[in-house]
Amino acid sequence: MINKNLPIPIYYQLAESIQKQIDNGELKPGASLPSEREYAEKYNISRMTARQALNQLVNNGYLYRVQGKGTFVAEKKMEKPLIGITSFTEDMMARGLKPSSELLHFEIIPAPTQIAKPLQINEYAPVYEITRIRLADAVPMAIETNYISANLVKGLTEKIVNHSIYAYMEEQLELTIEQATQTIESSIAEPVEAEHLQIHSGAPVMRIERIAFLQDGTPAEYVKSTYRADRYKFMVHMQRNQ
Ligand code: 16G
Repeated sequence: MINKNLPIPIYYQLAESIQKQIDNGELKPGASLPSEREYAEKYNISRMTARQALNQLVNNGYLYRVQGKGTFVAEKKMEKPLIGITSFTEDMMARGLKPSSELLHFEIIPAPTQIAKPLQINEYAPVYEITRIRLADAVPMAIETNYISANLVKGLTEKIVNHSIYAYMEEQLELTIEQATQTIESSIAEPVEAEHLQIHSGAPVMRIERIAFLQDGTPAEYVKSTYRADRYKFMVHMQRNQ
């Protein structure tokens, strides 16, 4: 598997071969990997080289380490297409996972400028401020804070937001979300976020902001979310302009 005559670094060859074993299912999520020493002995390479290979796969989210226990295969990242607007609930159900939410905050507040502006409402107009941890099969995936005009989306309750905001809007209020603009930025988890997401403080996350619009162009929600970068990747299909 490792060819020392190739002009390809040995650590890279080892990382590639482990990654292949993960991709073809030979190494399954949760499986424990041989130690650096074992890799070193098996391939007659230095422990440093073995460590470099494992580090690369840890940094890319294929493996994770548990202090004192060793290195394990991580769950596969979810690939989220950036086309089509889905709710978290729909998205998880489509993957055969059980969506759930842990409500951290639910309040009507007077909209400060930075919230009123994207929602195109008057400053201090009432908005729901809702913060939820979003889970898939009980594993935290993201923390999401929604700002929604209380004059537009009437009657939101804690019970509703524990289920699905989009389902309530569409099925109960006949408010259909048609468009959205979204930004995605890389960042690191703050201590409190890390605790909620069950990751290390400083672990990579993606910060996403979305403004979603109704058919008539009215902004329906302004959402700030923090997604675990070890569990998510975004996918977009592109076409070169003619
Ligand atoms: C998704 C949306 C979020 C929306 C939520 C509704 C992204 C980045 N965000 O998480 O804007 O508020 O779904 O989910 O996709 P719900 O209907 O399950 O409450």
